[in-house]
Amino acid sequence: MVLKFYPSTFVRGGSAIVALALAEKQVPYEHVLVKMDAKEHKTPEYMAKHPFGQVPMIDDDGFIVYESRAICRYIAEKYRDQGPDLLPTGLKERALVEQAAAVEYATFHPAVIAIAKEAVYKPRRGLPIDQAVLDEAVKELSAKLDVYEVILSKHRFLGGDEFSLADLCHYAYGPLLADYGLDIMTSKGPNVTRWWKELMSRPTWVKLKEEGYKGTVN
Ligand SMILES: N[C@@H](CCC(=O)N[C@@H](CS)C(=O)NCC(=O)O)C(=O)O
Repeated sequence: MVLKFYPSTFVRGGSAIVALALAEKQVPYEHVLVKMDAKEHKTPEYMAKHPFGQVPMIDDDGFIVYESRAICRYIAEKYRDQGPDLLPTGLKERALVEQAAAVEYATFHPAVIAIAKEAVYKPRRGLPIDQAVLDEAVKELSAKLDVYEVILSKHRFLGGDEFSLADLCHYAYGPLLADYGLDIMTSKGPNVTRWWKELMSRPTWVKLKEEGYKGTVN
């Protein structure tokens, strides 16, 4: 049975990285529309599968997985023999990719979310931006990216010379910054700029942004 993918309405957040992992691995899937406006993710039927009542979620022939990064790992392992190797099997190569993926979740993700809370979510709710809070959040991300600059001066991608799950996880919220006029990802050092431009022009990502979630089976 074809894999069922329950994403958010827009290509962003955890749903974006799951969709990208599916595209990279050329996995056919059925796009299950979750009407979040109608709170379909809070129905007893949905919450029986995902107890936090969130998206994304996958149903792989009755096997349910939620939490976007866990789903991406599952896809990377299950479809190891197709598409790019997102999780290398060599002990040291794998450790370096996991190290970079942990940096994304523990460092990059909270810093970007702090910016988004101020610059994106507040205006969306009609609340004024607190410039001092936003400046501090940008400063925080900027300091993290200074470290990224050092790492990326040594290899092409974050976990080594190959594109991996660690890079892929950055598509969750990183692109949101430019969408809202913050060009921080391409105004830091040359290596961060090179890396980010390469990520943003990756064909699977460009196609996903253009077409949205387009299940291959519907
Ligand atoms: N850590 C989770 C976060 C999931 C999440 O926050 N999903 C949001 C949409 S992007 C959601 O379902 N929000 C509705 C809610 O929490 O009620 C993941 O990466 O899968």
